[in-house]
Amino acid sequence: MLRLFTTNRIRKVMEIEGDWDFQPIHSEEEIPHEYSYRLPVPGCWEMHPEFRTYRGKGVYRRKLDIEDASSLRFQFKGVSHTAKILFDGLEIGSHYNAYTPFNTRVIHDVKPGRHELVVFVDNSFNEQSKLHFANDYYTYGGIIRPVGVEKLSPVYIERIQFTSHFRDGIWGGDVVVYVTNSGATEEKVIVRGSLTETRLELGEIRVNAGSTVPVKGTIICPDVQPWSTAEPHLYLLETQLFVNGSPLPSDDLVERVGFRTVTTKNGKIQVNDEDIILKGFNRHEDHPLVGAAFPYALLVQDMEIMIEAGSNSVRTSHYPNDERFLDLCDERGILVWEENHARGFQLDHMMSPGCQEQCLTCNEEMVQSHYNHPSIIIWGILNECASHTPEGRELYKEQLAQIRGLDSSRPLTYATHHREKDLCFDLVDIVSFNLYPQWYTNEDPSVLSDQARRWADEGGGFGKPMIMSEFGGDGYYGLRDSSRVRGTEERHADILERNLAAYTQKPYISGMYIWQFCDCRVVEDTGWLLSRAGTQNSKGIVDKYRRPKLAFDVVKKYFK
Ligand code: ADA
Repeated sequence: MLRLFTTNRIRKVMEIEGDWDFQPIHSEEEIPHEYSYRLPVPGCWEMHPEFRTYRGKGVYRRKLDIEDASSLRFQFKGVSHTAKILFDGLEIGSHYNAYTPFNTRVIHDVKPGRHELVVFVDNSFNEQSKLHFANDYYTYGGIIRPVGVEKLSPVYIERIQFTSHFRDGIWGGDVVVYVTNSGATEEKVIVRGSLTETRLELGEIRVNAGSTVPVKGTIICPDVQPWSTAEPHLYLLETQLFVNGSPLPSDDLVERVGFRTVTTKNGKIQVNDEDIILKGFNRHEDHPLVGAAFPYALLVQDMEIMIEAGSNSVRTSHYPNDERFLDLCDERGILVWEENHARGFQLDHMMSPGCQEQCLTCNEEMVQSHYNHPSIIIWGILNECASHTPEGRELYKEQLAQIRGLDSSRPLTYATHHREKDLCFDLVDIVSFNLYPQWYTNEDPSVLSDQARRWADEGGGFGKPMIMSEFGGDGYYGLRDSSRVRGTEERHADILERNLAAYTQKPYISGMYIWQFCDCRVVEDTGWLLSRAGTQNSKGIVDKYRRPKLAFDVVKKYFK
């Protein structure tokens, strides 16, 4: 399942799921002569008994039977972490970063018959990989999210961008349709669309060979209902292309949108002009049965458990999430802080060659591919990186300006643990703190949050909404002891009780995200601090199999 709604009615799109051939390799040049394994796609190779901790390179292969001559393009929703794609032996695309989707280039005139799709995958940590390295979560290997193949006409709709607005008491939206001409000659096309009963005439445009043209329009929809957490109304925005005067559309693209506004004023966050308090979890997309390759049923299970705990929001720590999960958030009315892929970069890491470029690419892919999700109300960047240094500040500034340029409709933030030393509060709309009172320090959460408010106010964040973006402690599932010592489920519950009791009373706190939803696997050998027992971060309010710990009911009490 690529998405939770039909994205095309005219263009043919098919998922390529199931078993693919697989072979581990040692160097990129090595093309396997034979494939000894078969692995499921989507899937992580760690789920195969021989690759439980394999970090390295591997090749996936799939034979495809094409029935009639066509132009094809492949969609990859996530390959962890580096991919090179070959079609019949020719390279048609490459990509870095497990957590953002990408398309290959269009391959024209594919003849009917049997063809071969080969994907080189690498999950090793090396100098070139700045986002994926040994960290406090796990970088799995493989084609971890769905793969699709599209049959494209030479001129096609690349993507749609929809921004809803509420003007003079009426909902409407700005629409941008990006049209690409992959052919060899200039084309004249007509772009049309519709949303519920309302038609959208975007007129005729010329698209040069090899270029993409944005076509803009505005749609007024007096009869729609707004999207909200209580009633998450969604609508299909359908767009079509007509080429050479033909009355029949040659291509289409459907997006699912919602009408809502997000603002920050008076020290609060508003959705549709109403102040909201975000109550939710930091969630790693990780499960012992599937790694990072979630089937739909497990995505739903996570969602239902978070809702059962009373949450209205989720932070996608620390990378963009599976699109189907974001689709679910749209459907269930869960507010999302979506975050770029970055955790704990020291300044030298941020400054090292390639790091900023990889972040900028990730930001662009995240914003462009997830722009239309009404559930996403905040973009976040660079969790716990060097926001306390002048050089780091420049990099934060560049990334935040980039995102504002791509999307001015959502507030921006980043989560810091640099306390009064932070230098970037003035750059964002919301200030967010990762503090672990009662776990990494013995501080009192109530006193500490008041202090944090002052650090923000005095450091450029005066009057901005504030979020407690991480707090919690370890609780080992099943470790119960009336002594309530550190690591027991009892102490874990106590820590969350003290934190939540404090934060839910503070009028200046607009959100709280517990660290974390579920226990997650971490990379071994990350240094003394992160050498976590059982290679697991055990701060989940449910364990890795989603069994509730004692803390679950505490959270529920405060969130509900
Ligand atoms: C940090 C970090 C998380 C996690 C957490 C912890 O604040 O942002 O990814 O590592 O600490 O468990 O210590």
